[in-house]
Amino acid sequence: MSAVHPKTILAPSDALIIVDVQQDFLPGGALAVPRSDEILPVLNGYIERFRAAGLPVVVTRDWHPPDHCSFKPQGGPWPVHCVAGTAGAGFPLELKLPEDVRIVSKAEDPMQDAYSGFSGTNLSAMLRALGIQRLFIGGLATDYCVLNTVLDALRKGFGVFLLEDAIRAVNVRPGDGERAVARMRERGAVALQLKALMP
Ligand code: VGL
Ligand code: ZN
Repeated sequence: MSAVHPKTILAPSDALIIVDVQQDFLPGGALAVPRSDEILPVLNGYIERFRAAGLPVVVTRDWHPPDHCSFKPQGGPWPVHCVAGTAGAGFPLELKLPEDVRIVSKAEDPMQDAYSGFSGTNLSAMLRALGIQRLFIGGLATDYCVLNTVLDALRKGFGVFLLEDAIRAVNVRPGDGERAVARMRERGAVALQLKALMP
């Protein structure tokens, strides 16, 4: 990742998108992402900047039926995780979500895996209705739902800042996270750290 991070100033057409920061992806959860707890205080810093600027904060959540096709008992790759309405699908208390947070549930169809927050949701329509043009995207996991959400956002014409200090990877294969970051940047995502976001 590049050492230089140009200062970024928030604009009225910006929104924060926090992808799948849910108990099951945190340490002790059913599909724990290594060191994922480290991003919580950083995400709180981003939330505070967007809240102070009066800008939208959107959280996506993996919201699976109990027999989702991505689960091992159904022949899929993952342990059962983020079943809709269970504690594991909940947001951690440490994440200081604003009262007016917008929640987008995804991957609800038992027959379809859906790693992107845009897949089968109203996310795109919601952002267009709010006049949003640039997305600041962080969360879990770098190599699955963050990757696919960022690539979809770029395809749809949004500007994308990748919150490189507020993402963590599953790394099923070593290096998956780094390769995902490289792909997102090749397609036009700009890496950003909280310290480069002007208050
Ligand atoms: C995710 C694996 C399975 C993610 C969701 O949110 O990145 N990863 N389901
Ligand atoms: Zn899932």
